[in-house]
Amino acid sequence: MKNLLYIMFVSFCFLQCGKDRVCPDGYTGSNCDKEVRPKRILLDVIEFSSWPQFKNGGSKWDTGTGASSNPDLYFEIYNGANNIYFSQIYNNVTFGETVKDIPFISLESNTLYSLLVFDDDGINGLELMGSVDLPKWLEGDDFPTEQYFIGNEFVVKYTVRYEFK
Ligand SMILES: [Ca+2]
Ligand SMILES: [Ca+2]
Repeated sequence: MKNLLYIMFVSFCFLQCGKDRVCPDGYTGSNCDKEVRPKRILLDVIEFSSWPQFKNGGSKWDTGTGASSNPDLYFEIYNGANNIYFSQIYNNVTFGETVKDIPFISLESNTLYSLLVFDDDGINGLELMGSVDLPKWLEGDDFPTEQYFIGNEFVVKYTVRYEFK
């Protein structure tokens, strides 16, 4: 009788126990070791620690002398042709300082975005300094809360969170 109860318990568990397993957010599978694609990446902070110091040709971004010849950093995020984020303008940034922006926006994980960086020339418009990749989710990387873009001239750090529902 004891054995029968044991067999019944084991069979019941075989059918039911696995189903009750609750994996942490972002993981699935019987061992909770398979990553789930997040629905959204929450982009909290963007930090620029490097950008093109000079224009193509080697001149400074702005005329004038001293700090005013430094670029007035400004950026926008696009989803296709739609502008989904405008930053504030960071005036006369010194090369080597870190510019920290807090967009606090949500990006769909299956959508391509572009981030364009400008020198804002006020009434004379915008001068494109370049574009950088936004953070993405890559399967196998788990879910890093810090991501980096490191290009020829740009170095950007993103602080992100992931949403699964
Ligand atoms: Ca300029
Ligand atoms: Ca300037």
